[in-house]
Amino acid sequence: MGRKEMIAMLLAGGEGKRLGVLTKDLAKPAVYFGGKYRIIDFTLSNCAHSGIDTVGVLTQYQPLELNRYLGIGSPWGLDRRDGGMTILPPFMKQKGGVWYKGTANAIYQNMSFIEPYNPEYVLIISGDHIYKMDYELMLQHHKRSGADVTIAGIEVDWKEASRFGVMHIDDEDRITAFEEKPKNPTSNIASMGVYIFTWSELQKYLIYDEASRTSSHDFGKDLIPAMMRDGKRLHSYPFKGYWKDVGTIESLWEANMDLLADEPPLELADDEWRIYSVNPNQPAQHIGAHAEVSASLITEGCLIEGSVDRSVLFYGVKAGKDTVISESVVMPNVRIGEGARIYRAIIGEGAVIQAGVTIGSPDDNAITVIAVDQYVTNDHLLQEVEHS
Ligand code: ADQ
Ligand code: ADP
Repeated sequence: MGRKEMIAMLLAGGEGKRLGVLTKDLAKPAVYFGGKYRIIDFTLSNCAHSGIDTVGVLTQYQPLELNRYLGIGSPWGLDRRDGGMTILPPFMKQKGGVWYKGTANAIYQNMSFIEPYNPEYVLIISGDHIYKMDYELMLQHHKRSGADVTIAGIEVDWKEASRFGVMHIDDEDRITAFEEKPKNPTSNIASMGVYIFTWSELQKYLIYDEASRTSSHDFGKDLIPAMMRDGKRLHSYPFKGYWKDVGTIESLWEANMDLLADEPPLELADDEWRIYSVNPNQPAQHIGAHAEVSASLITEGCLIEGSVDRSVLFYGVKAGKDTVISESVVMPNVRIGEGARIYRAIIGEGAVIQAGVTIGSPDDNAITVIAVDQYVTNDHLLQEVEHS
């Protein structure tokens, strides 16, 4: 096995419970995004463009569809013998199977995957962020500063800051304070959960963290604070582009809506940085004679006979006559019966919306979520639709 300067470990096992019925049977990284993609495509495409050819994908929660989707990693150039993509589920040891306790424990349990590559650096990334980022530039920053760990940081809205790890940095990008999800944040520079560790340091801290009885074995809660306490060199890599943690219904909906602007903050029609994905081979979308479509993404296999405004439709969506779809995200193969109206909703894959049903309201800001494969009639709506 060839030596690698840097390999990536991609955390893809979180439960994603804040996405509710969308992740009941599906790992969050496999959730659909942007008409043609799954969330994890963004991180894997970043790896491809950053010259990273060895990626361990740590799975855990509802991995079946995610595994099937990832296959042998071909769309991301990871179907190779020297490195490539390796799926790393929690495995059985002699004393029985052990679930990954937290993110640091998940990496700890896979140290034997990393060791044979004898890397200088290890990149830790996560499968639930939408962004385009060159990890090679971050690695250069890490080498220049001589840090033990570099954490990608981005300025977020103050009102969002308590969802993240936040840090204070000095003029040289050195992190002087770090707090994981503080109730009252004193900084709005958020950790993106993207870390480059010098492997020898990470190795030490994984072992040290594992031995601690009080640790929850999480990077943000335990391992990073431990390094701070020990006076290690923690640096921040200031990221300026678009980045969104799509862990909540609101953020998932917003990030989809962001794509509909005339000049989207995240450009997907970018030849220099394509987002690779696996798509079905479906016929071209058909826009019917009386259809009206504006400010929307419509994907192959769609058949539209009604009106669609400010919405993202994944492949194979069929919307009958006199339907209204507004400010909504409609996942693959949804059927929408004649005259049905959908406002500000996320409709799960394969759902069927019966003719005449109204979901959401043009005057209501709440986002309605319809579960995967749900059959929605007017009677069912009141009981089964989950409001976020
Ligand atoms: P969180 O968003 O809370 O905070 P966390 O729950 O630690 O992230 O999960 C990080 C990633 O690991 C996710 O992709 C998740 O799916 C995955 N994951 C979680 N548990 C796992 C497990 N046991 N096995 C495998 N994968 C697992 C983190 C940092 C914050 C930072 C935000 C940025 O702790 O400091 O601000 O990310 O989103
Ligand atoms: P959310 O915060 O939306 O629930 P995350 O992906 O951040 O989603 O994961 C939430 C928590 O669930 C994480 O702390 C993770 O350790 C935990 N978790 C992940 N997989 C499992 C599992 N299979 N069983 C129990 N807890 C899990």
